[in-house]
Amino acid sequence: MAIHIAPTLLALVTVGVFFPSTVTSSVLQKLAAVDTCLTTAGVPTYASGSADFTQAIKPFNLRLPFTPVALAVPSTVAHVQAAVSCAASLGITVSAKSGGHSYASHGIGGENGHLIVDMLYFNNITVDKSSSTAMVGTGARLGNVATALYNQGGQAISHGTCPGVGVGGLALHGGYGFSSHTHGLTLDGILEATVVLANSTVVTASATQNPDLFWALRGAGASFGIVTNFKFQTFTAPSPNIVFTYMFSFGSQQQAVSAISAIQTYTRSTMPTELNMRFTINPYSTTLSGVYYGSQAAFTAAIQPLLSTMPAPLYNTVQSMGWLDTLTAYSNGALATTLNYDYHETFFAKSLMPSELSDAAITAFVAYWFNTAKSNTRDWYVMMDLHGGAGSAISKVAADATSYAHRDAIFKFQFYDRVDSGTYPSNGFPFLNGWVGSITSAMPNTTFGMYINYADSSLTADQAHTAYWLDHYPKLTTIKMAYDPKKVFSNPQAILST
Ligand code: ABL
Repeated sequence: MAIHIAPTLLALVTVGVFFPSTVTSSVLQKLAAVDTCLTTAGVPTYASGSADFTQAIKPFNLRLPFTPVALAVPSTVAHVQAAVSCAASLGITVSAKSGGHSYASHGIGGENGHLIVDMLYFNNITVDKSSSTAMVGTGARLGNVATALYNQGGQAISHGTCPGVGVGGLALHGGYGFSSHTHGLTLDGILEATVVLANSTVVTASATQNPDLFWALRGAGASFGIVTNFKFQTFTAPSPNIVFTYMFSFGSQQQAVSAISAIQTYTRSTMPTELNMRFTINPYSTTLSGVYYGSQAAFTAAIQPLLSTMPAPLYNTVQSMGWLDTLTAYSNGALATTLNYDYHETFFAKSLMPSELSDAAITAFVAYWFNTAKSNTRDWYVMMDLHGGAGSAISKVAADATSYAHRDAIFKFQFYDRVDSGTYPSNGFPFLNGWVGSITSAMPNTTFGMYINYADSSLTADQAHTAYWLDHYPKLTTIKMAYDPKKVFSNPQAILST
């Protein structure tokens, strides 16, 4: 069970200041005991309150700061085992941090009082070109992963667009990007994972070794252990590729409804596997953008059936690029990141993974966009990724092959609203909840999935379990019972063992 310590108290404890008698001594004993245990075991740590500690726990989402009891910075698997053993013996909950981009700050626990195992030094990337595989440390960030895979033999894996995201969290819960329609999710490329379990043993999870754990890791990994390294199947980095953007303006709600309806029809049955695309709405523009793996002529033929149903674009760019430039086109900056990576936003976000949108849902979504969202001048966006359909490599994987529960989702929606400075406003929550609600209310008999890699901090544990894992949740609890009955690895939305 997690212990909760107010940050201010922790600071007092850290500098040895006298603390009020209302604080239970057991909490403070645990604090001291975990430090002693880690030190005795030789596990490197950042001392509570030190500059390194403060920087390491600074969340990607500044709206959700939490204070751990301790932060381990292991450089060997044995360190990870020892850290887990210390926490488990003291009844302290453990969270692994790979890049620290969890929208609900799950990498720093999602609540106060966890032992954080910061995996930043597990960042080795080694390609074996002869077998098209790569060993990748769980703390490696995506931009560095992509660059190393490419430089070591022109290889690639499928992953998200932001270069600062750590591969561990991304791969263990999904991993969608502009090669997923062609090659699947990041988790679909995992061949093997080296995992430190709650009992502090280290095992391999693969199709043949601990297959139940392997199933659970690929969709709900944070609840089952600390992955130190992945073995990925790689593919030859495609080049040249077509990188494109079409910008639209819809004069009426009806025109927008028709466009989204056409996109859905196209995604379901026409969109070729080689095409990867998203529809993005923000206060200033509406775009279709993505990557096509093939020739310019083949792209023109592939996109034509969709464009012919849409209004003429205001503007478009269609460019041919090599692999790393293709990634950079969507990375909002350089691919390379450093160990002292320091990027943050203040935001609330939600997701939705519908297997289809009814006409009523599309109409309600567009009405909310035109009538409510357009007058909100904050820096919001909605992304509708063309996730599934007949041509999607994600949907071709059997629904129960991994614990990722959204194989049949036609779209992956992300709703995101942020402020450049200051506190996120309280009216932001109803703003995004209302937009998601426009869809869900129009389809009252549907259970909607959501994507845990866009963890929604406003969901209760029960809501999160249903939305993130749908009908895979009961099996996940059974596997949790087998591997981590005492919930050593947890957060407010994690898998429960009972
Ligand atoms: C995602 O999953 C999306 O694929 C990214 O496009 C998205 O990045 C991140 N998550 C958000 O954390 C954002 C950038 O951070 C924004 O700065 C940018 O405005 C937005 O994409 C639209 O391009």
